[in-house]
Amino acid sequence: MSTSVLSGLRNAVLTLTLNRPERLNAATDDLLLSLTAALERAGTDPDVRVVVITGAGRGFCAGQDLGELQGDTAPDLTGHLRRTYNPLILAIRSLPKPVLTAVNGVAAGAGASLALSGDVRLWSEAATLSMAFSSIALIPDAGSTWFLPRMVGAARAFELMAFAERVDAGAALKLGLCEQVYPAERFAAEVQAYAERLAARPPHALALTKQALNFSLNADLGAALDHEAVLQQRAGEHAEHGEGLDAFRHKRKPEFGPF
Ligand code: LHQ
Repeated sequence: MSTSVLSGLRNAVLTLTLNRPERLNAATDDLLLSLTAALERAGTDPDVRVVVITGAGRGFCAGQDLGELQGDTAPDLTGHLRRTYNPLILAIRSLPKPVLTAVNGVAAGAGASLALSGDVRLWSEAATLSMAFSSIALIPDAGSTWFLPRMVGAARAFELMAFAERVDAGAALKLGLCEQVYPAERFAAEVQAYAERLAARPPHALALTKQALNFSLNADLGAALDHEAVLQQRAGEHAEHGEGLDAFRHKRKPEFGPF
């Protein structure tokens, strides 16, 4: 069993911790494949309602482990990305459960892409992000050419990618790279509290909401409206909706799933 990703379940929140702190959780094949496998298991585990991805030690993820690539004069980067990072990012985006990236420290290169890929991004005040790729004359990968321009526009994305300067938590919040920033000393507790609040929300409706948002990012308004109409039917037929309506009528708090 690999130790590069630790896994812990508490109150329906599965926390996956990247665990190579001496290398700022730089990503090896083993780490990437273990993380993807853990996400796939979480997708079908009824005990898991929310997934948190975070890092051990002072880093979130420093991107590709550059030591692991050494010695290869003509590395197959296309094959590497297709085998490791691409399935990971797709697993996060298609998981029918919310994935929170809890960015505890530096996120660089593909680690920045991972930080951006969450449904909600929670940052410690100690976190920073660098699109470090250009500093070693590579291009942004692991989805950041898709995520970043949708968040900040193409010109600002280009600037961040070209200069690779470290963005601190205050700037990240202003730019829309994260939703919440918490003091470092309370970070883990705040993340768990946030995740538990999310876990109390209706899981089926949230899965469909995530699906609708993903769809809308590549659709015109007409197609998005129609897709909403189809998914709304599925939401309306689910027991969760009955529970929500009954709770409203009886002026009580709804108790959502699992159904
Ligand atoms: C590391 C790393 C690291 C190994 C810190 N690897 N050891 C690329 C190629 C192939 C296919 C897939 O796609 C990609 C995409 C990429 O991700 S390219 C970008 C790769 N990442 C980087 O270029 C970032 C490199 N790291 C840094 O620039 C700095 O370490 C940052 C800015 C992240 C943090 O700086 P500091 O806080 O000053 O920490 P540090 O540099 O002292 O690092 C601590 C240790 O971690 C150190 O080891 P040491 O033995 O000296 O204590 C670093 O060598 C090691 N480390 N990143 N990516």
